[in-house]
Amino acid sequence: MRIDVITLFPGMFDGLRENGVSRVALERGAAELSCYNPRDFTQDNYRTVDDRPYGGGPGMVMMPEPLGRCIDAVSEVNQGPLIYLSPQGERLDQDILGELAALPQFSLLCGRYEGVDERIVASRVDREISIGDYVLSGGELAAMVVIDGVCRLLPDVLGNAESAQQDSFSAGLLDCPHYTRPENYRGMRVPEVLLGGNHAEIARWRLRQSLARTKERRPDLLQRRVLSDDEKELLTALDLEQNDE
Ligand code: 4FV
Repeated sequence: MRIDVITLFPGMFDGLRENGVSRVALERGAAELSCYNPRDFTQDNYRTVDDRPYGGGPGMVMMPEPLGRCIDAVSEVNQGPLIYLSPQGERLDQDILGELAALPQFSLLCGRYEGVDERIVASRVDREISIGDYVLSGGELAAMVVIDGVCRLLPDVLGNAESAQQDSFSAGLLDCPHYTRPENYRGMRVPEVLLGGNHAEIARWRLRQSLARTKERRPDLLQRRVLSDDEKELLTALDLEQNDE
């Protein structure tokens, strides 16, 4: 998987190269990551990449020319989709991460200032993605979220392949609670079912916990989900319990 990032701050991505699942993905050759800086594609002595907005108003806009030349250079080595991280994009979720992880390559455009000249978006960007309804100072952190989320879905990156499949959102439900040693922490005990070794019972308890949490905190996720008979039964039991309370 080849990922190219267009950013004025390539150093920000060193953290991904040196740590965590992205480091494992890069070291194992499951992914390769390159950064391209639009400032290296300027042609003026001041290496200018931003300018005042037409029509006035606050802030600056990333200029189309250095960006366009930078995108040309990336397109030489990466024929995948160019993804622009911006609050105007599709809301990132596990499904989109899955789509990106299935690609051989893609590139990420990180905006700064008020954003990039719209003619670059209209003529060069294939997809716009937002990580949430808030405004960051740049697209780099959003790009890192995408890179981390994709790297952990790549084959042979996570410990036992199983874990990515067991991801809560992969299943469209919130995750169940997790416990580890000690059994008794400051008087708080691990639920007995988890100590019993009955894997079917443990799996059912975890599903029940995921359903209860999802029902309480993210009912929207339940709306979108095709429930199994087991899940319908568990949810009915949960409803009854709640009505009893
Ligand atoms: C953002 C987001 C985001 C907007 C102006 C960068 C900033 C600045 N990107 N999801 N939310 N981008 O806030 O992806 O150029």
